[in-house]
Amino acid sequence: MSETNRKFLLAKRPEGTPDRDTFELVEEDRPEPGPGEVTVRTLYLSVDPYMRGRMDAGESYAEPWDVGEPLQGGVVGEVVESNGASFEPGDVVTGNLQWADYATAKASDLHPVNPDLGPISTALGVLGMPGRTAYFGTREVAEPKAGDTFVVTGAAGAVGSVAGQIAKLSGARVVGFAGSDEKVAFLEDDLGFDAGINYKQTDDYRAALDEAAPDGVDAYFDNVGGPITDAVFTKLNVDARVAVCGQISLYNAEEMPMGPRKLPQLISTRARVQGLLVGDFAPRFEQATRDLAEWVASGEVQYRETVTEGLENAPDAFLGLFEGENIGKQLVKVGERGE
Ligand code: NAP
Ligand code: FER
Repeated sequence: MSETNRKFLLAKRPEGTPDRDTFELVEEDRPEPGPGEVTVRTLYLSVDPYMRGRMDAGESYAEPWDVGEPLQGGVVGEVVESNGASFEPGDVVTGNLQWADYATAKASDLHPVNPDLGPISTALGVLGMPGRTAYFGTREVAEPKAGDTFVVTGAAGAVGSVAGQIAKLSGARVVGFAGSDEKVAFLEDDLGFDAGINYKQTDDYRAALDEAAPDGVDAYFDNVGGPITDAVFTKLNVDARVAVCGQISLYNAEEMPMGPRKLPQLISTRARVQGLLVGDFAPRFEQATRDLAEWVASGEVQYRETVTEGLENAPDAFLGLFEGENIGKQLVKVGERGE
């Protein structure tokens, strides 16, 4: 077992779009667990759009990282050493750890991964934070009903792909925006969406919606924001629900672009626009994971993962989120079990 540890630090705050210089890889000795702690060897690391917000000094819903500080993220790993903690070497756990080969953690900050529910990587995707975001954002905020038209942006991503399938389960017509023909084929052929729109093939999102959502939009799950959202707003029906989950098209913006103002549409439709934070639903996570695992086992919910090999490539995996390089959940494979 390696005695050195590689980890990524925030090298500097990005201005606009981050690049490789945002990250610094350093080496140190493998960390020793303190009393009541374990050392976890990273198997999979999750890279997520929200991490962009933590790179800025300003307030967001998550604490900013300091320059020179290790980057953190969702990890699935194997306990390799326990110093009186309630986990044993060999246990597979998940938690918010570092972009590193190894990290120490208190047992109370870790959760066991149940391998009976699915491959262990799914604890970071369809059975983890993104899956739960899709679950609560769809069922509790966007609330699609049978016969409704449900639109989702970022539709081929970790959250969007699951949200669209959950909306399908409620009997809605489901339309997804995604950034390539391959992704549109994935939505329509593999996930059972009624229509996919490749937003990189047209500027006229409104015309694309006139065709794909001829009866207007009753529920909108927004992961992206910007001009696509402006177009969807013009199609909202009376009593529509909008779940504002993410606004990735704005995360690298140095100044907030001024867009069309579509709020008059909310007056005539009495539509409801509501932000969501997955953490607010923490008391109900177990039920969500159980339902999602059941749907995955029955094939009612399909999932995809894009796996980048090697911790050293984690920055590229993260940067690729903003280029649409992933289909489904973007992961980094850092180690093998039992190495
Ligand atoms: P993801 O969708 O798997 O990956 C990001 C995707 O966004 C990319 O694959 C890309 O796909 C699309 N994208 C990137 N830049 C874009 C742009 N300028 N315009 C349109 N699409 C763009 O990521 P995820 O983890 O599932 O997260 C999706 C969204 O949910 C993010 O906005 C994230 O911040 C948010 N989120 C919110 C919560 C919450 O609690 N509120 C929790 C989890 C995630 P294309 O090829 O389609 O461009
Ligand atoms: C995201 C992932 C998580 C995000 C928000 C969260 C807006 C919020 C998590 C929580 O604190 O509940 O990509 O984007």
